Amino acid sequence: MALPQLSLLRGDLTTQVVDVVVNAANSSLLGGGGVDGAIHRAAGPSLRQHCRTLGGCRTGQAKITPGFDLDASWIVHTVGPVWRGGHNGEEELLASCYRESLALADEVRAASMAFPAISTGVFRYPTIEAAKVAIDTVTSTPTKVAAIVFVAFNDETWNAYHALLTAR
Ligand code: AR6
Repeated sequence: MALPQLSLLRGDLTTQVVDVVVNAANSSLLGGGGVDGAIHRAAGPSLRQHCRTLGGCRTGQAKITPGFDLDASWIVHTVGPVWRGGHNGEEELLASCYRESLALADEVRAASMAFPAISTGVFRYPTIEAAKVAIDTVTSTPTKVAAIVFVAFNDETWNAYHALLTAR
């Protein structure tokens, strides 16, 4: 299987024109701050109504919904780990978020998807360590998704991904 084409963009996930955008959600799936809040605002109230029927989501897992008012057709909601020093399974849980998100994108036959830097905001995962997990996992997980965009919302995130992607 061909590797997906990876790209890096400085901007807002909610305006990405891709088949799937990934949301860094919390286990309630009912919205919150950060990228989660932005996605719920942009997708409209139908998203929250739909999410109420999903029964939440465990850390490291993912669920999919329609994109509602977004340009994206689908939203994968995944719950990253809260950083608790790095010895509490954080890396494996974060990798699992990326793997499960890719698997759900494959189920809906997505050709393109966009990821935020899961767990690196409110959940405090160190940016460079999280970027390594993101890139390593999407490049080692078999998928039919052809194009993956990492969307950096701030300079620190952009710099971390840029350094790692250009070193590959
Ligand atoms: N587009 C792209 N990236 C964004 C956007 C945006 N519009 N807004 C923020 N980011 P966070 P987490 C970046 O906190 O750490 C929520 O309350 C942000 O700069 O959104 O996984 C949820 O409900 C950072 O780099 O997610 C959960 O309770 C990255 O997205 C909790 O936060 C992730 O930051 C999840 O925390």
